[in-house]
Amino acid sequence: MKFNTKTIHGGQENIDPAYGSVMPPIYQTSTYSQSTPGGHKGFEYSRSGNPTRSALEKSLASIENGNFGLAFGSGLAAIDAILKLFKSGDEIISTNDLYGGSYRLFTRIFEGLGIKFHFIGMQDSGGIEDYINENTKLIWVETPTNPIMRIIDIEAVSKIARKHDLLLAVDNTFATPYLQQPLALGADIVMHSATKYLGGHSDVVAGGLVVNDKVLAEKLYFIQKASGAICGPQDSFLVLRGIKTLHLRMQRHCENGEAVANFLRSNPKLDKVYWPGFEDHPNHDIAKKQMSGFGGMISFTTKENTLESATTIVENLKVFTLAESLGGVESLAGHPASMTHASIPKEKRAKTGVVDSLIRLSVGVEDAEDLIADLKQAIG
Ligand code: P1T
Repeated sequence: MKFNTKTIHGGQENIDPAYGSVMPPIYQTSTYSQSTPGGHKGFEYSRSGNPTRSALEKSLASIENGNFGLAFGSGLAAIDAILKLFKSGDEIISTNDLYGGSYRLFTRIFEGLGIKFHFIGMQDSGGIEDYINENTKLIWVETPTNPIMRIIDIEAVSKIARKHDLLLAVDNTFATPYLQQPLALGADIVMHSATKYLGGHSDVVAGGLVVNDKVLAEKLYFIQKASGAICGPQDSFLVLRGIKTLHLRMQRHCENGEAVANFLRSNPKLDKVYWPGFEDHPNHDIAKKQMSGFGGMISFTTKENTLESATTIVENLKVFTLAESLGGVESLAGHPASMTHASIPKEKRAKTGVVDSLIRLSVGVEDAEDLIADLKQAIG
C-alpha cells in the first residue's frame, strides 16, 4: 500500500464488525463487560485499551511504516513515556534547538530525577561521539528543528546510535511521515505531537509513538498503561480523521511554504529567513536526501533585529493568527522567544538563533496570494 492510500486505509481493515461503519465508532466507554473474570472481547478498561484509540494506533504505525503505534494525550505525554524508559544516572544527548516544552520536560522534570542531558548542535553528526559514555542511553533528534529549521542527518545519527548500542528517537512533528520516515532511516522511535499536522485542524491535543521492535513496544505500552497518559476516544477519532487528508494538506503546505519563503527572502526589511528548501540553507543537501519536500514551517528575523519590530509585524497580521502551535489548515504566526520557547533561558535561546526579533510561521493551506499580501502589509 502506498502512502496516500495508507493515510485513509492503513490499519483500518474490518474497523466495525458490528455494522460496517466506514469510520470507527467513538467508543466513549471506560470499561467493558466480561462474561467471566478475564472473559472479555479484547478490551477490559480504557486506560489499557480502547477500540477507537487502537484504530488510531494502527493508523499511526501504518503511516510511519512501523510495527507498533501508541497514542497519548499530548505530544509531551508521548515524550514523557519515552523518558520513563530510563533511570537516574542515565544520559541523553539532544539537539540544542528544540521545542521549548520538550526542553522544559527534560530539564525541569527529568534532570531532577537524575537523568543528565547534553544539548548539542547535531548538524555535524561527527560531534555527537564526544558526548557518548557508558551511561548514554538515548539520542533525541528533532528535525527540522523548532524553530530554526536545522536539518539533522537521521541516517548518519542512527549509525552512531547503533555503533554505541543507543536508542535513537526522532520527533517527526514538523516533517510528518508524508515528508520523512525516520524508522526507514534507522531510528528506533518516532514521536509526534499529533496536535499539529496529523490532527491538522487545531481542534485536538494528542501525541503518538511508533516503533518496530516488539520488546521496546511492550515497554512503552506498559508505561502508557501504568502512567495513564492515554489519548481519549474522541481525540483519537479526531486525529484519525485528520490523518485521512494528511497527504492532501501537506502537498499544499509545501507549495504555500515555498511561495511564502521566497516572498520573505525578497523583502528588504527582513534579515534571516530559515526554510530548508532554500538551496543555500546550510543543511539543504541533507533535507533533499531525507525529505520528499520542505514543509510549511518558516522562521525569519527583521533587519532592525528588535523585539518591537517583531511585535509590530505579528500584531499587524490579519490572515495569519498570532498563536502557539502549528500544522493546522489555518496559518499561524508565533513569537518563539516569548511564546513557545520562553522556558529556554535567554542566553541559550539566543545561541541557537532564537533572538527577540524571530517570528515563526506555520503556513496553512489558504490561497498563497492572500498569505503573501497579509505578510506584505504587516511587514510594511
Ligand atoms: O503540545 P504537545 O502536543 O504536547 O506537543 C509538544 C511538542 C513536541 N514536539 C514538537 C516539535 C512540538 O512543536 C511540540 C509542540 N509545539 C508547539 C505547541 C509549538 O507551537 O511549537
